[in-house]
Amino acid sequence: MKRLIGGLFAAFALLIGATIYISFRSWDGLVDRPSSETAGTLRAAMGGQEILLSIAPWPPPTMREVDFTVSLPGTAGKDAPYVDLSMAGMEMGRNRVDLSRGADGRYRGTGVFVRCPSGRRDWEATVTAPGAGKAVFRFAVAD
Ligand SMILES: [Cu+2]
Repeated sequence: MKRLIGGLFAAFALLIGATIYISFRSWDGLVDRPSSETAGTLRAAMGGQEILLSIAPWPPPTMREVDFTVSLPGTAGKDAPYVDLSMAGMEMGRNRVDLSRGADGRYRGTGVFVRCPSGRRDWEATVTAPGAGKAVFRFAVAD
């Protein structure tokens, strides 16, 4: 009888342990982690030119000012590039981020992702470098 109770107790403890473990793991997946203040850097090629777009925080929140940094390695660049934010197949209004050249040769500006009324989170950032071309970056916003 003592063995049976001991066995039942052990099985019960194992079950509780497993339940806690599973709920902890799924909880971990469900919780919205605070978005990182570090930038997400996306790369593309525009002709032979590499183009880097950094967005911070990453993933970018909506309805909040977000920092955009564009670098065009190896080019002196005369006219500053600019970024247009849009959604594929959906009119979200004109949303252009103007960039200005910093002392380090990178171009920076701030912009705001609008929250999509349909609930979609996929956005496109089209970087236009006057005289050099365009590159389209696709990613998801945080909310
Ligand atoms: Cu939309």
